[in-house]
Amino acid sequence: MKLSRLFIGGLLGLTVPALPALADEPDANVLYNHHCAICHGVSRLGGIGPALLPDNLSRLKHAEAVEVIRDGRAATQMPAYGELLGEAEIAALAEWIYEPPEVEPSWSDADILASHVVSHAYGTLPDEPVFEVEDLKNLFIVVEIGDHHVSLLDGDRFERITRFPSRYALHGGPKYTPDGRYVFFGSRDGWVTKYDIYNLEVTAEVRAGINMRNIAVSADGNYVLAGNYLPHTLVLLDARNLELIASIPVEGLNGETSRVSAVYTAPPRNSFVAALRDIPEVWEIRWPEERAEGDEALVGDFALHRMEAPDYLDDFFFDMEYRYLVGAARGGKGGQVFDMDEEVKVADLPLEGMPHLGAGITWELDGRRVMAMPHIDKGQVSVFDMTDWSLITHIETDGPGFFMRSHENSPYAWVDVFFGPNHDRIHVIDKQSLEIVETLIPEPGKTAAHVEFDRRGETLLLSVWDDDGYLLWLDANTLKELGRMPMKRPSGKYNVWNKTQYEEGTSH
Ligand code: DHE
Repeated sequence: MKLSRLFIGGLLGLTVPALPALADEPDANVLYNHHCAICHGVSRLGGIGPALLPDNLSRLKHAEAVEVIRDGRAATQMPAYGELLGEAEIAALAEWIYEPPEVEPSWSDADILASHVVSHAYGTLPDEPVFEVEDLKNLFIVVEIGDHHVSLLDGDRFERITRFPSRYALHGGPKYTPDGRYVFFGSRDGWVTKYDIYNLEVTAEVRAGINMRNIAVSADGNYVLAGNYLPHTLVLLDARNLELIASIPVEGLNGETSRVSAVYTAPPRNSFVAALRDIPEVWEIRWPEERAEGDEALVGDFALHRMEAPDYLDDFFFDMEYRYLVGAARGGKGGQVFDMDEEVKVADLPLEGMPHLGAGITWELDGRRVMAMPHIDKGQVSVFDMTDWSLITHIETDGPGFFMRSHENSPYAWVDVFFGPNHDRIHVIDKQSLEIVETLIPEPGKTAAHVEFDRRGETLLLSVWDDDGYLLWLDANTLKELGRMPMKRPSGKYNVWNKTQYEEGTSH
């Protein structure tokens, strides 16, 4: 255990300070750099793990912090340090993370403006694609997190058009403009990148925060919203060149500030919806319905509406009309349905195993619309009737899953077994019988995860999620392999048509 952790640090090229052989008092700073910085960031600004700064820890009791360091945190990547560190060392660390850092981390409007780069101003590049494909709406963007690259694929011939470097650790789905010409990426360390698919060029970039969750693009393609953990802000950008419109401090009705868990686009409402981690509220920001070409977007053009929620709600799934949102209650135990028109909770969902609502999908079953989602903590997929929010069934799987996918034209829903010993398996569920009809193991021992269909729902892409991984190209009906393409830990795949049409079987 001890050796492997140190070895990982070495692999990542971190400078690990030597631990004093016989120190009287544990030096928390040194311990932090040795054990925690790898995930929580050298400056405590966050990384794989959350930022460990007093503000971010305000809801965590000191005793709980000691417990988490000693025992780890279930269903997260936080391991137990109880065997590696002594009680005094754990206590010193738990004390230290509540102390303000020597230099207060901040990310002001001035920092955002200073980071802004426009390499090709909006409207200056040609409108014709520099490559030829049969169908520009059947392109795929594929994120490779192994070496932080992005590939653009032709979804008809299954050929790579280009591969380009991305910012470090992209997270959340890249988001397209409605015409599919531009795509926006968000990275965990706050960068928003705009890419012109027709010209295969990055056109603009800006760093919206220190620790960002994801981005959303307005349904009219005019605005981008970024949601941050650090600072506690929503950052509104003009989609043309990523100019800053406003950074909006996230402060609740109770005066508490909050991290933003995620931001979403709600097309029929002309709004963005934000999930907030630390306050029991849902925020909606309506964008202006019309903007004449060339007009400046002004802060006052956007209407912020705060809705008091019955609980802390996270990880949203929306019905097709975007009236109801389904959120995971605090701690991932249970789900709640919130009516955004009436601003009331309308149902509790019996979900026990950390539901991953963001991975939820929907389809028609016996004339009813149903939703289904996997659980991060439990080997099951839960299926609900969306007409009355009653539970239809829990489908038992070979382990907890992360992503779920289908397509309107496909009889099957796909769910991976992301966690545990069976992570190389992926289940194929019949959408009518709700039975697992096939379990594929593309490569024994390697994680098989995240499916995306082509625009017609006839073929699909599946990631073998490994540094020596690849994409599999399968017939969506016969499940036969059609081809494969080597890739470095391919994660998400995003079809232009499915995303821009808000296809029912995919994430939005
Ligand atoms: Fe994600 C999407 C939250 C960890 C890969 N992830 C999302 C979204 C949210 C979310 C809210 C939807 C936003 C969007 O698409 O714009 N993810 C979280 C977490 O809270 C969690 C559990 C902990 C964290 O560290 O943030 C988490 N996510 C991960 C990973 O460890 C994954 C597997 C690897 C990685 O890249 O970090 C991962 N998340 C993804 C991917 C999507 C995603 C590939 C987009 C899925 C899609 O098909 O749209």
